[in-house]
Amino acid sequence: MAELEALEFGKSDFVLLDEVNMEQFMENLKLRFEMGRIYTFIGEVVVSVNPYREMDIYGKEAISAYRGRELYENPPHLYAVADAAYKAMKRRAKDTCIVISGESGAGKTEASKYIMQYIAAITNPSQREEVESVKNVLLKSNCVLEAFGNAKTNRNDNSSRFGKYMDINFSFSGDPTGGHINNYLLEKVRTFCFTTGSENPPQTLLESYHLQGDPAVYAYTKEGAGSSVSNKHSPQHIHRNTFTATRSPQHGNIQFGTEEEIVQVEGDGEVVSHIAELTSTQPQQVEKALLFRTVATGGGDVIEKGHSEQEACFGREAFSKALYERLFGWIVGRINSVIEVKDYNPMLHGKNTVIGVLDIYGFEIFDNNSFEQFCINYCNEKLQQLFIELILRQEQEEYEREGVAWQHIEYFNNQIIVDLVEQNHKGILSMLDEACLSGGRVTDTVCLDSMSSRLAQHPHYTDRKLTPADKTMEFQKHFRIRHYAGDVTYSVEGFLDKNKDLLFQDFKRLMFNSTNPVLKDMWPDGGLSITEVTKRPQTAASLFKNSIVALVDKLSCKEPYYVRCVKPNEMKSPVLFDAARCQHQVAYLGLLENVRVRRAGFAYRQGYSRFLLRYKMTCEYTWPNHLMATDREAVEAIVTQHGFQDDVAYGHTKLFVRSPRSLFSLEQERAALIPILVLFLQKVWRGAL
Ligand code: AD9
Ligand code: MG
Repeated sequence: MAELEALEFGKSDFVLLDEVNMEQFMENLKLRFEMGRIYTFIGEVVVSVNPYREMDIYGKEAISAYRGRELYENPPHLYAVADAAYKAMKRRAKDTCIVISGESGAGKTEASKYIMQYIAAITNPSQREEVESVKNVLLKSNCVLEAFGNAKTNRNDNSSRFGKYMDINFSFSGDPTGGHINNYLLEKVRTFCFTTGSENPPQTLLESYHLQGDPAVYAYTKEGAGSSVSNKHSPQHIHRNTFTATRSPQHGNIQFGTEEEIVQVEGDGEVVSHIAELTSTQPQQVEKALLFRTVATGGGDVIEKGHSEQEACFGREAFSKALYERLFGWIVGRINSVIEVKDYNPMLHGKNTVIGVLDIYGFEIFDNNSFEQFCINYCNEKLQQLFIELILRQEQEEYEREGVAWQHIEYFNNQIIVDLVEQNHKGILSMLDEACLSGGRVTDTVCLDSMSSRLAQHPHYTDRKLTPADKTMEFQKHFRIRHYAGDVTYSVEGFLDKNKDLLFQDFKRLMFNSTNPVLKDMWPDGGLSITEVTKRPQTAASLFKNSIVALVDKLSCKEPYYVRCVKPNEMKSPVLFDAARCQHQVAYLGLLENVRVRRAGFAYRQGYSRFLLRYKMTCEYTWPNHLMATDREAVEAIVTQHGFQDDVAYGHTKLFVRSPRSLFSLEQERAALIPILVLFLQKVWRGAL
């Protein structure tokens, strides 16, 4: 049992803290990290601290120790949560989900992999081939997605630049039958990370893409030059066509110049022809798409309008980003087409149950926060809202199931912040969309001014200009949101462009006309004529909002399990616990709130027979065996003897204890009795008694 872990390792469940405050929380977290105990429970939630070293806790033995056991029977572990989710799915036919959150480098993706590995290890004991092949694809799809969607950043050598939600489908016998992946918010800007060192592709491959081995040659990759990433995740085989599309950092090297007021591509056209070759298009068409755009006039005519140098650069960037984004989406689609459940027959196969695993960015508070942080933080507000709703609902359901009176729990409801962002017409997203739709006249600052005047009274919104102390030029373009996790100041610069996410139709048409069938397949909208596309495309923010709303809908009908990841330091050190950094994360992951919610009801619950087994030695009426009619009565005897009968409720199958302190005194008494008991038993064995 988790509490059995010696006290020198700290408390294995934060609900057992003497008092819920930041100081005690941090003390416990630090102590456990230093003792190599990287996991701690908050009820059924696992808090994980990245160990930055290999831990010997994921082997076969560990897997069998957790398999089929109750959550509290073993020390806290990802496996405990994975097993709880699996059991709920298998025994109660519940769809479940495991939500993993935390900041970059906190260990989310590693956690999701351990969870997947655990599920793979405990399923399909009879090694049926078709199930093994599904498991194989599910596990290996990770490598492909990481190869295309991860990048080395200064915060994580193997940083996922996308959020991922994976559903795993199970048959009634509990074996994986397929799955589905959704990806969120691919960070397109960080597209062309080209690494050197162990991962360098072979020279012949480079040559076929007209690439040089030195990333410093390319505008898009020179910043990453000299970096290296471990190649343990590199996929062995990648379809040549897909590879072609990403390995085109030449785009960034296209330069524009103006001669006699006409914008042109500089140089001898070599880069353009390389791009044409790699995308199976014609050089003249590439050049045309880079320099002109087709527009429909008010009178219904279609004309070609030359770009300014600035527009041409904008178009080039947007094209590169879109190429990457579409490729990534295409890869996800391909994986899905392989793993999706086919020929499913509910009459034959029973209920198709699902475990969802969500690995998505946690809250981001940087020195400079932009549109991307705004979207990510909005997503986290939504997830927090869901968390509160589901955790409370789960508590309530359990109380009802057990026939225990429901206790009202006080908590901060962040709906007000969700509304501030997403409410139709009144929310920030609507205002951004409005500004984007009103044509080129509205700048970021004009939009900010309008937002600030409309939201001046909102308790969670501040226009930095309104604060006299901040009235510097630098802060003229900022607004601040009081998120549930803390205040974040956003710079509005670039918001509108990022939200419009404009890609000229000419590029889409160029790719649609590619003779490479894979590329053509990625650009179906390139087949539309300009008169058909004048309809305003959806903005990045509304697309994101829709995908997050759909995600939340998916999660909300599942039984949730949570893993909250904390990054101990910025140095990737296995020994350093940076208290200030950790405290910041504990705050914005809402962990204290989590402990409070858990303790506001009944902090602790346990089935009667298990409770009895553990504590019967502390009561004269139950040791060594009780003579009462039921285990429940025996448990009542223990509770009454220890005087905390006012602190508990008796459910149909479980005892509910309100304050952990009651349980703690019981634990202490038990701990004191164990050595005496051991001595006594040794004497019995030696025949001394
Ligand atoms: V990001 O938002 O994708 O940038 P993650 O996913 O939270 O981030 P990741 O899982 O990639 O972080 O972990 C970062 C690094 O920490 C890994 O590459 C490992 O070197 C290290 N790590 C994380 N978890 C563990 C662990 N349980 N055991 C050992 C770990 N090392
Ligand atoms: Mg990751």
